[in-house]
Amino acid sequence: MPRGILNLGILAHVDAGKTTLTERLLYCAGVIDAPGSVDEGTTQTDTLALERQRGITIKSAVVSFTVGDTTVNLIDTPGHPDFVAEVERALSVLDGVVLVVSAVEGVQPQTRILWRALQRLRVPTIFFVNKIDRRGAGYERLLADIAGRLTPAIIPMGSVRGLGTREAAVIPDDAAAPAVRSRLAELLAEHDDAVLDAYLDGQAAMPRGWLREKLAGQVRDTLVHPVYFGSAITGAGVEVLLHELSGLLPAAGQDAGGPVSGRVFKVGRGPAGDKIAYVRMFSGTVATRDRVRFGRGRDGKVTAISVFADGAAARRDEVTAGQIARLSGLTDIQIGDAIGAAPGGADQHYFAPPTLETAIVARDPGGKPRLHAAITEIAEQDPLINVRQDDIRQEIYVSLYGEVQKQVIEATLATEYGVEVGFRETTPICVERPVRTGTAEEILHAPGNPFLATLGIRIDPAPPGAGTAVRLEVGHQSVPLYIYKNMDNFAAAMEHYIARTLHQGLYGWQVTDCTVSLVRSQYSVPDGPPSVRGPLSGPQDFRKLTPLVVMAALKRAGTVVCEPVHRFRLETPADTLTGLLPVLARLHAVPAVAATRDSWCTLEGDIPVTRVHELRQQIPPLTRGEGVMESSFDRYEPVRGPVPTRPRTDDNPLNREEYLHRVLRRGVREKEERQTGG
Ligand SMILES: Nc1nc2c(ncn2[C@@H]2O[C@H](COP(=O)(O)OP(=O)(O)OP(=O)(O)O)[C@@H](O)[C@H]2O)c(=O)[nH]1
Ligand SMILES: [Mg+2]
Repeated sequence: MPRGILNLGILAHVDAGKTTLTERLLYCAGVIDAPGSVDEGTTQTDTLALERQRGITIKSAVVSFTVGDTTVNLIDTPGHPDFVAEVERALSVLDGVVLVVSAVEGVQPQTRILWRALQRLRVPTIFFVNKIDRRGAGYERLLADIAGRLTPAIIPMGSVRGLGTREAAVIPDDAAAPAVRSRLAELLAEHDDAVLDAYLDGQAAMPRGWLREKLAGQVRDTLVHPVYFGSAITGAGVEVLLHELSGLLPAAGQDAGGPVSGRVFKVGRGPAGDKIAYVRMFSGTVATRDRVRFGRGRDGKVTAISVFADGAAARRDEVTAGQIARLSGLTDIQIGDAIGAAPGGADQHYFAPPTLETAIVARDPGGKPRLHAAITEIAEQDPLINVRQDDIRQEIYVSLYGEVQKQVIEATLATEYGVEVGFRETTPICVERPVRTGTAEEILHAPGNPFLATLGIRIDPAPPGAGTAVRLEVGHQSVPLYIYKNMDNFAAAMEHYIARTLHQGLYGWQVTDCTVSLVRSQYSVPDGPPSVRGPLSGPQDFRKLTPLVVMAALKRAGTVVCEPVHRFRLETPADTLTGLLPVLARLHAVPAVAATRDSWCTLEGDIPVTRVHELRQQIPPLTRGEGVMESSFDRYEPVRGPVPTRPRTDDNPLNREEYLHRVLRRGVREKEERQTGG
């Protein structure tokens, strides 16, 4: 029988102790002789020079260990919100998660953001309350915090002695004790009548192993979440967690003979600069020298495979379902690509996109080509960096989550690529929302329509946060199925063309919160019905006509430019308010709620995303270092004052009119060529 595999993510807010816990788990599992330390830069997963200098995790890292008969591949993720894209990639390959919460700081805004993503994805999750050795650590308070702010469906799996001291220890529950069994049964009975019946029948009807199976079942179905306590630094409670992991979280499926299907969640570079793809296989087997397909129609030959097992990635001939491996040889591969058939939960985003961008400039005027090459390579590893080239000013733009990410990009360019850079002003990335319904159509053979297709498009505004949906309101008779084979393919193609067009709206920003409906479609074939008689329509007719009609409809709909707004929460001694309020006003931070308790004050309100960093820096000097500020992206709001437009990029110019004319001219030319040629 093959060994079980568990692909486990460690997630938490920044500094909760993920990397330290990873180190402890590796130590307890016998992989390393002594746990390394984040503060000394000696851990297994924080291996980048920058991570060691700064003491924070920047990139996800994989390590593996064996417990019982299960191989655990552990992915240690960064907790800083600026690096949430790394977490997003990891999420799509996990069987289960340990969500770490600090026993002192409790549930943080970032914990809630992660929790919501885990819920949406239905990833089985257990909690580890870390740092029970630190002064100020809580037990009941933490349980209430998790129950109140994340989920009431939790069950503590032990108690703590010596809380808040270096000697803090975990006392596991005695699973045979009647009180423990009753408490567990009460929770499980909420979703399981068999447990309810057994519970009402009394203890004898609830064998320990049976209850345990029921618990694992409900963890797998994300109905309940066990809570473990411990300290990654002293090791308290970590042994318990280690031995419970594989029993509670579900093992990976291992259909080695099925169709090849995997997902790339990380792209790195080998010692010689060669590309290495980290892939998790969901089904099938890939062997060295196999040619595999990935992404949209790319492919490549795998030249080497190393599979994670027993502590390290070891050279193997093949990787099969359930495993995580490093693949060499796939030069065109990108992070997020599916290998073979796309596994479920494809190209979705679970977190808010980056809301800032900045132009990046090489300090050495001749360094521009090198900068371009380097930043493109960095973006391959992190697609949300989203490099854009500005045609007019010839500048390179990158999207950002925040200042820390900017500093990391700057340092990476300097140390790894030898390119010194500076940045221009950081500006918000806005979106455009359609204001009213707008329709447009282009009719086949009508004057001015150079394409062999009819398209009618209607754009309706949708509620804020709804995103973009595409709807087909045409029947299969009006669709050239000789091109698209079936309606699903046609729908996918249209969705792709429309999404590409909405990338830059009337003011150059991404268009969102609308429904785009295809209300009319026609094509032409030489032998007439079911559609129009004429030269044969091709895919390019639909591909090229779509942006034209969509933009015309968008113009009629009109758009309003909206900017990202953060929500902040600030706890500070009440006597610091007089100094703080003018600064808040200057930064356009509007406190909407204020509560005072025991000479402490809590302010809550909105702040423009570009001001967050400055406010964060102002807090310590203005509050004697006592103020604590949290902030996270909340929503987009219509811009007040002058409407910002986005500089044009080469693939999607700001001046749509001109672009459309260009397409039109090209289309007319092609039509003429076709006519003179035929
Ligand atoms: N007292 C105490 N300190 C801890 C414990 N776990 C971690 N720390 C300390 O907390 C700090 C952050 O630990 P990390 O392991 O880097 O935290 P992290 O969650 O990996 O941080 P990021 O990856 O940057 O999000 C370090 O200084 C650790 O030494 C613990 O159980 N008790
Ligand atoms: Mg870390």
